[in-house]
Amino acid sequence: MLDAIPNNVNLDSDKRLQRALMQWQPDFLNWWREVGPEGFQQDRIYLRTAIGVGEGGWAHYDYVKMPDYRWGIFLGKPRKEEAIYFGDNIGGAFWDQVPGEFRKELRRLIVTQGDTEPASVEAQRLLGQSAPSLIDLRNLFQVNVEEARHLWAMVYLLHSYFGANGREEADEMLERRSGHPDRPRILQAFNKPIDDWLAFFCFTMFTDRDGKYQLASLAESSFDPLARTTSFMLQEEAFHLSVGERGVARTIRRTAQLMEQGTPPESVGAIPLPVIQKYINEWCSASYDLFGGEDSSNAANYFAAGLKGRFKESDGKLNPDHRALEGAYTAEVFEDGRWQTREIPLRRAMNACLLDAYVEDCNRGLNRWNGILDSHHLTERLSLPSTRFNRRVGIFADRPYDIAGNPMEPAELESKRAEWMPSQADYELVRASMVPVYEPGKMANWIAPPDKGVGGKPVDSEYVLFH
Ligand code: BYC
Ligand code: FE
Ligand code: FE
Repeated sequence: MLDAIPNNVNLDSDKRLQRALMQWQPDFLNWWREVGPEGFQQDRIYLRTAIGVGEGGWAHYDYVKMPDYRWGIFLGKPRKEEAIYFGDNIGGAFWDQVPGEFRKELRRLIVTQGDTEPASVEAQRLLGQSAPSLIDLRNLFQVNVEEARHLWAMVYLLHSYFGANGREEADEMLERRSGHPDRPRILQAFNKPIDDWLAFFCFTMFTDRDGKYQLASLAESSFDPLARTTSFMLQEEAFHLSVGERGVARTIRRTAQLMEQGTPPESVGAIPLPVIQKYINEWCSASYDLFGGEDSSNAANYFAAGLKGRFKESDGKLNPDHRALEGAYTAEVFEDGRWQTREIPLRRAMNACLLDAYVEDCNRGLNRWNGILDSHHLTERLSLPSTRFNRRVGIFADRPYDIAGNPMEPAELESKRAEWMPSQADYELVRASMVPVYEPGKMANWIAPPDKGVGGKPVDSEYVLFH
């Protein structure tokens, strides 16, 4: 059965890894059947499968039943750098094995990363039943099988480099459940339900984008197998992000068309712009928390040890000083009734630096969305919430700030909440719009068609062949 695992990690000759994976694989398939996509398992879906890092392309497209998907294990191409290039060990050789002194930290990073992957699949498991079109249905499953492959990628590292502890962690990865009261997933945003397609598109726009930034910072790691595993994952991630950005864009386009005609969107089952803004606020602020605290000794340790770099750490133009022993990051925090400046030593501020890069990236997407409103001659604009808004983690978690980042009284919070975050009525309105459409080329009324198809096929193709 293991022959079916596409890989470039010499799985054939590694008996120990084979044994470990052979034990884990049936549990993985049980997990997929139990909490993977509900239904559609016997249908043939037009999916991309990663096949290698060769010159002929790294993936191919074909119709497959999801349980037969070939979840592979890949290392990205070797880096052009030849030695460790940030932190305290600059100039030392990359590690091919886990150094004893960083074992605990590396295991924790890999487990935290790995845990998010199945969590997202679990949270999205019912969405197939309300897909707005066949191409969207296919895109959902593409994201799901690739997140499951990302789980394989982290399990490969645990099995190969962390012995018995690694095997235990790999097993536990299949035992925790998104949103479960007793055995939840590790990071909070991965326990939030994703109950409708606007939430799915916001999740892939904002939460998968945290994935992009975390993976990019792990792709700088001095532990070479981690760096190369995550660099390969980033190739798949680009598609997840485009599903999110384009999904929200198409939702906005449909709403804008109706507004331009003078038709209230909700009167024809589309989604009013203020509701879209609230979904943005909800998912974007939840994703800010995923960066961890702005002032973090964990982050300083990870950087010093060379385990986790900044975004594009290796790029000397963006990050000229790879030691980060000097300088500070300043943040304004409202405390004791006034604004106070926090000077965070740079190494302790690595999470804040990564969050800033993330916000810049989100804003590029927001600008494109606003371009759609503009093209329909509307003056309304969408925006990102302040990084102080709705925080549970970090230096802004101690007191409430409003959507623009101004301090507010805790007593005001409840009454303002419905202005900024989706209310029960908003969720219900969105859910009522989500009627499934499974006919090639047809779209639900709340969303505009995509401007192009996937995998070389036109938009109106039969992306799913129902059995
Ligand atoms: N929820 O020093 P601090 C993806 C804990 S998404 C719960 O401020 P640190 C994907 C923290 O563990 C990418 N707990 O932060 C997307 C610590 O606990 P201890 C996932 C949290 O450690 C979509 C304490 O609070 N990858 O791939 O520097 C679909 C103080 O923490 C949270 C990664 O996250 C939270 N949000 O940073 C599918 C990369 N934040 O030590 C997939 C690996 C913090 O007091 N993980 N805590 O017990 C990391 O690099 C870091 O663990 C974090 C946290 C950036 C998450
Ligand atoms: Fe992933
Ligand atoms: Fe992803």
